[in-house]
Amino acid sequence: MTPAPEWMLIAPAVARALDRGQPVVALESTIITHGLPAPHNLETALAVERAVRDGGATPATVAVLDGVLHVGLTEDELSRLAQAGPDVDKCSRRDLAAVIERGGTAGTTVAATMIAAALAGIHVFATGGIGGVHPGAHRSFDISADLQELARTPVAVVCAGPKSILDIGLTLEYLETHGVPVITFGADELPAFHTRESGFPASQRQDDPGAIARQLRIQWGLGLGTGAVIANPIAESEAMPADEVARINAIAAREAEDAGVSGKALTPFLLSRIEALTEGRSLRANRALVESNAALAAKIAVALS
Ligand code: PSU
Ligand code: MN
Repeated sequence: MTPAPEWMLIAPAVARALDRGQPVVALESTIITHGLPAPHNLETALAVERAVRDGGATPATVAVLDGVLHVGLTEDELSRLAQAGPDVDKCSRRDLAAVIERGGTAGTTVAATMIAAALAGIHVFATGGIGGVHPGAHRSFDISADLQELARTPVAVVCAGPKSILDIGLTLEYLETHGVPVITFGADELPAFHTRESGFPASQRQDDPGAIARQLRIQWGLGLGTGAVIANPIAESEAMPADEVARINAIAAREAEDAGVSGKALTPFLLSRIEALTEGRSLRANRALVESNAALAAKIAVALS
């Protein structure tokens, strides 16, 4: 591996695993800084790292701390990020260089985490939900940079499917146009984060993490250069009723519109309103699914290594 620039730091345990060809799973940090409230954010971040380790892989949570892009955080660094509050930025592709230049601290989105993972040589990444096409995007143009990243960066992202705050149909169309495979793990229907049902059939189903790893190796062997979405349905026992999720999403979306929230603030606004409106039920679901995604990502990383 070429030496990292002075503004990038690969944690020793992560560097060691990569040097030895051992499995590593990247984890994002916008879920810590903007996705979940304290103290659930730190608890979840630690539980997710544990799930990766239990699966036999090394976790590498990505974030920008004081102008350094970290790949792999210590428990102290995770805890600092979790308590950081409003001074901490949300950093996607367009923000990365600016945050690093000014010595800032930021959670990295799926897009920014994929960039860091690819730079470090990590191919598998676990999170809760990806960004996508928001309803009304034909007027707002609000399409997450996560989708562009999936189209151009060869990292597999294990998630629980697109959250139903998004226009799932348009998100799938966008991914298809850009040649991004969407693999549903162990189900015939694409899951939608809180629920196992999205109303959309899985464009591809795989039941075996080893087969997913083989498919990824072929995809990258073909020189396709794209990422992949691995959609892992939430456990039945943790899933929320689809009609309740739809009702709450509609309330949150109306509140966002009334408050004039747009741009990078929209996703965090919707997530926090959904948490409040479900009185913590979505938090529990969130934590369960992200742990389950981390475990599946570890299996895929082990099979790839
Ligand atoms: N969806 C979730 N939880 C999250 C996010 C999305 O269910 O925490 C975060 C991820 O970090 C994702 C980002 O990359 O929001 C997308 O933000 P935007 O829509 O502004 O691109
Ligand atoms: Mn957006």
